[in-house]
Amino acid sequence: MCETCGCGQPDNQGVKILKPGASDPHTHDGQGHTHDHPHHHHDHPHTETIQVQEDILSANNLVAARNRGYFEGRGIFALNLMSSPGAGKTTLLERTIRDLSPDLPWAVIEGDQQTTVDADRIDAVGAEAVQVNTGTGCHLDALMVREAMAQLSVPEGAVLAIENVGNLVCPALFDLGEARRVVIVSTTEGSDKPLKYPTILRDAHLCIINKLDLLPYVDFDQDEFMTNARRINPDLGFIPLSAKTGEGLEGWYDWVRENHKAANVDSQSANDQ
Ligand SMILES: Nc1nc2c(ncn2[C@@H]2O[C@H](COP(=O)(O)OP(=O)(O)OP(=O)(O)O)[C@@H](O)[C@H]2O)c(=O)[nH]1
Ligand SMILES: [Mg+2]
Repeated sequence: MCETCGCGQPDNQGVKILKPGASDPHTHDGQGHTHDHPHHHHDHPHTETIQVQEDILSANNLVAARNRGYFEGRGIFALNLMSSPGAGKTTLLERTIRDLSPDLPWAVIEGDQQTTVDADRIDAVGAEAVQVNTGTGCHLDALMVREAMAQLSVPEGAVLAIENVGNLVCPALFDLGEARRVVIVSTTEGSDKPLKYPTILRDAHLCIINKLDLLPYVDFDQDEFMTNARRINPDLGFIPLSAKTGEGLEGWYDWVRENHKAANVDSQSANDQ
């Protein structure tokens, strides 16, 4: 977690939760954040930084556990989608929602620093969506998800996709209460990424390799990528696909259906006890 990007803003100061199409009348500086507090970057001993990070993460874990209980109690299958900016999270969600609704009801929490562009895209394909603008923050946290949930009516048994802020680093540290973590990489990003950004893959359940249609034009060695990723997480599953052409999507849809079913079964047995 970085000290300077806004990860540790007290009480998520500067965070906004917006419905699709909403404009933000309070943003005057183009960044949704005004700097009126002094920064003393050079007078904290390193140990203080570590303490603050531990406090932030353990407070987050408590809220995440409550979110998880809420989702499990209602048979909501919550997915945390993480990737670098532009890997294709929203494109994959748009297509998946079009293809799997209405058999599978979907709701989406979108995370970006600014704009409601992604929530608008999801709204346009007919799923309920809410946008979290993190201001200077570079990840979603469990409290943002809880507050976003208050703006959504997610039916029991739905799939809740949480599209994290595009970033391969910080989102990995924050449990949101999801049942499954999905990392999307695209073929334009290079086969060495698992070695450079191992944390994001360590607790992931699935890695989608997107933009297969670009393989003829880029130097991406899929086998090398998977070997590197398995060094970090031997249990990681892979689904190569193209959200643009539709190649490989059936494997992803099967994975969603199976995991959604498992979430419903788990919730049923928990409620029976
Ligand atoms: N060629 C190709 N382009 C794709 C594919 N999937 C997404 N794109 C394009 O990649 C760009 C980024 O896609 P998005 O879906 O907005 O990516 P994102 O991960 O949601 O981006 P952020 O939310 O900004 O992090 C867009 O121009 C998409 O059309 C794909 O499978 N093949
Ligand atoms: Mg997006």
